[in-house]
Amino acid sequence: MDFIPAVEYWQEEMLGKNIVEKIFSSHLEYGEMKAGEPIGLRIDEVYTQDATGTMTWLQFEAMCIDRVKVPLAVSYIDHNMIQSNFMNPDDHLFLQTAAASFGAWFSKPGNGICHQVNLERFARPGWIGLGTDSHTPTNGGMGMIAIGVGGLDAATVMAGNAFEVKMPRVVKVDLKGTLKRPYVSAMDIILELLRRLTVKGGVGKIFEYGGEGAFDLNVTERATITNMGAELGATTSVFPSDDKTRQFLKAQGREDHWTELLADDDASYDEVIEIDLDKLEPMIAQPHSPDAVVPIKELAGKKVDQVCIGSCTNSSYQAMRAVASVLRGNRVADAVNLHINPGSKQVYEMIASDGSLADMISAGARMLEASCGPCIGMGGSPATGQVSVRTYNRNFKGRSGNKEAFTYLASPVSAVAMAIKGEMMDPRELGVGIESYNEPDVYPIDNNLLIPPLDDTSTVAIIKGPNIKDVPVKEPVAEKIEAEVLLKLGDNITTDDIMPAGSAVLPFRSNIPAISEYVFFNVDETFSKRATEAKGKGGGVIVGADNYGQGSSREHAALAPMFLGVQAVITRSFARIHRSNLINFGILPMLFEDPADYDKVSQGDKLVIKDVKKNLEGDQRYEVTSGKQKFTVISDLNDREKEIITSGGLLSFARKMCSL
Ligand code: MIC
Ligand code: SF4
Repeated sequence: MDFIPAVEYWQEEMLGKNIVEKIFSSHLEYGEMKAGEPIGLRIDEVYTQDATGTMTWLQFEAMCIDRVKVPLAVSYIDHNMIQSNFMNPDDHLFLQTAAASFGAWFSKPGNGICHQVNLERFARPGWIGLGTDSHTPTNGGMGMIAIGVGGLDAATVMAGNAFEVKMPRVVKVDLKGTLKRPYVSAMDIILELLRRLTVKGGVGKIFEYGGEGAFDLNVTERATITNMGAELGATTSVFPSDDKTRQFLKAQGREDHWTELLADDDASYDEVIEIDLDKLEPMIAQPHSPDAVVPIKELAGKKVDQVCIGSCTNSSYQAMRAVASVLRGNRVADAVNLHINPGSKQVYEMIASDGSLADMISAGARMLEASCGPCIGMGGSPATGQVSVRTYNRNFKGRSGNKEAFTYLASPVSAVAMAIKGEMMDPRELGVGIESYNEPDVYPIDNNLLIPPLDDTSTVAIIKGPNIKDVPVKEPVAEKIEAEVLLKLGDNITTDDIMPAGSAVLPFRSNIPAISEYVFFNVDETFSKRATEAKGKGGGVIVGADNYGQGSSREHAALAPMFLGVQAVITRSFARIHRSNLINFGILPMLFEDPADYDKVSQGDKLVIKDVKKNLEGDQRYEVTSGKQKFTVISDLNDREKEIITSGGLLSFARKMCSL
């Protein structure tokens, strides 16, 4: 009798599971759910946004598949909204016709920011979704595992493959007590976590929220927290699905999508963090990092020039209502410019019909479209030397469109208080009542800007205007790399440092030769020119320190350097999405075996790495010589990643499928 395995099986069944384990085990295609091990997951939904979507859909097209093979695919337009010439509208048209041709939903410009709309219309508890945007974890507020990925990874999954990720460690965030609303808000919870853990504190981890304070938050408050969990470098964040989730789905006309999802009482976690909400204060992140957090009262009195309220972090109806109630009968300070971007058409419509919009306009707010707007430098840049307080999630230098400005991050209630006062202040000092808020029983549902997939796509033609260029493909990796160190950088280099955003650069997202001219532009304006010169002589290498490539999922931060001939990036550690993007475009992500060897390299050095392919197949240790210096780097790739690198990137790898 096979008694022992039966007991083991029984024990495993009886062991309590956390929410992550429950969702992962119901989607596991292969692998073992042990922290650090590669696992393959079945994906329920993939969504794209326009700034990353053009590449994603071009890559999907290159894979020779007629129709997406995931149950749900959605293409949103929300980033590149300014239509000052042919470029952004060309992208929109391409995306609309690509969605029609490949069986995806299409969310028209004006419908809202992808994460907010997805939460309203599509997210479901217990699902696993991917999005080509690092703030996809917003949907974790719904009890969904939602992960940000590069476009090529998304295209590969839409082509019918499992999504591979290293099993993250699961951290429980135990929220003790309850949030002291309305002056202390969900944004303050995530800012406090960033203060404690920093922008690298979440690498390789999923944050699962629990405790009294978690159950007290409603879905949109939860979504603020899971959204900005991206700034911790986390794989994702998730809340339980409970009665609050059911209420939200019911109000959105989707109660049938609800399912309860709670951690078992005896669930175990790799780590537990406690935050006492009774003691939490209004917080603010200072320039130029989301983790440079202090209580606002420490900065009281500092002059504020611009306030921006909205973005995928804080643009729900709840956030807008609170802001409007502060503005009602008040006026924006003379020296302040207040911009407000509601998160979706639904939110916009609601504030228009309940009078909140009139309160905002009358107080002096400048109303923007339901889109990303100033968050991505698509308009709304502050003036030189100015202080901008934003309810957004990132305040990296230059992201606002002006690298000589100073961006702070705070909650909507804190930000609107500062807009009225014209200086930094703890909103508890406001002296103005803030309306207490109850979730609406019914949200107005009108899907007129959401176009469903077609059953028959045979007559659809994909339209590619002059802004749409082919995706460049890399040569397979060479046996010997002999390349110049083009740039040596420090810790926490962001993808905004590598590939800036802003209204001047973003329209080139579908034109790699053109966008390549801006690589590292805000760090060193000569980079692109130097890289192009080095390209003919063996190419370049970039040297970084810890957490290289943090921030957004934009694959252009790998694709454009690849186009400029970058062969390898050598660092002490990488951010997850950027590391995958490098591999996908055939650039070797390498780590100093001895972190102290970072000091042996200088900009301008010529590095020689021999036997690249041999070592890639072997122990993945490579000797690097640079003049008289020698040191070792390692590549730590799994079998699939090795195959991608040797093929010259995932696209070449995937294209092989076309010829089969
Ligand atoms: C961002 O917030 O940086 C973006 C723009 O939404 C990016 C995606 C992009 O670069 O297009 C993200 O967060 O992934
Ligand atoms: Fe858009 Fe900003 Fe959210 Fe990125 S972080 S999706 S740019 S609103």
